[in-house]
Amino acid sequence: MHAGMNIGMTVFDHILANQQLNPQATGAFTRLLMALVVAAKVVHRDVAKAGLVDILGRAGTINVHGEEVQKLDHLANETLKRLLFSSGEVCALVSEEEGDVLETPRQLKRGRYLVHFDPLDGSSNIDANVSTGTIFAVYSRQTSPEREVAMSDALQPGVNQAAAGYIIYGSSCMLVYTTGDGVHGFTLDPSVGEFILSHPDITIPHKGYIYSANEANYAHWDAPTRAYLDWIKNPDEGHLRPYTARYIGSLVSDFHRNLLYGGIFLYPADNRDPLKPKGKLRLLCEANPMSFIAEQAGGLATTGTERILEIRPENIHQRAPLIVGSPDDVRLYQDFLARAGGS
Ligand code: FDP
Repeated sequence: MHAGMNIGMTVFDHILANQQLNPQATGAFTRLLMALVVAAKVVHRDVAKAGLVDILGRAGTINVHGEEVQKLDHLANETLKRLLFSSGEVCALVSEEEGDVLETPRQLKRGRYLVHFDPLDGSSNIDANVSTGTIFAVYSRQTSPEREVAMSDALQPGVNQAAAGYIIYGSSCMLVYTTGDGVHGFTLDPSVGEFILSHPDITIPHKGYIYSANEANYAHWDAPTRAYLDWIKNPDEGHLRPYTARYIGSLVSDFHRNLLYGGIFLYPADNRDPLKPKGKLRLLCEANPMSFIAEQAGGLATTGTERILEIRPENIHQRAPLIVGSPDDVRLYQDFLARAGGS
């Protein structure tokens, strides 16, 4: 790189510029976001060299959801814990890979933020070199800083999120985040090791023609959901149907594509699997952050009958049906449910 070359706006500049707009800002939130950015770079490095250092494959343990833990899941989880705890800005963390709320160790400085995260989402795809991602949601604690962190701090509804975002480890590495002031995307420039603003103010198209769902579960969805799927596949040139199907099976990738191109992602309730009466995706570390981002980009996110961000969580690992995407598409799905009397 030539001295003085303009590399564009870095994520650090962007976060700082936002901080300067808020006269009450102390810099704590900025430090927390910067810790997440550093964690993203470390996980990206590990994911990128996985095949080289033989860390691909399973760690041989089962996580709290009864799934096999991949080695990279474990590495990513440890990286996020280490960097977030040492930022001095968190009082607790909730990871998809851990059974309980993790309070900041006594010997470390405590801040007022809680972070929910899925360290490596879509990890069942890792061995096939399919894109994975890290998802995070940031909340301010509601209880007094002198007291222990309460379960109510960890179980806040999604509307309370101070920030949410994801990092996608794909053909390039991207960070997409919102602090409630639009959605902004940054692409990692490996030559300088910085995330550079590449997608300012992302808005999702009002309507899309992509649907993303694991249709192998079709027989186990409720009747209105099946009827909606039949409708979007039923040819009607006037309404540009059928839609086109795109399903990677890696939430961050499926969500990111639909955010840019428009469309609808569905992971509805599954009446067959006793583990999935509310679908598969976790409310706190998957559905809530994606829903906050979707709404900030002009989209909608629902269970079908309830706005995701208004769900009052009852436990840290609860699941929720997630239907998210372009507003016209999500509304139409809701109409199918409403006509059938809800579900
Ligand atoms: P994975 O099991 O590979 O970690 O919630 C995890 C998740 O992937 C999401 O990333 C993805 O959208 C979904 O599960 C895929 O589930 P199905 O295999 O049931 O389609």
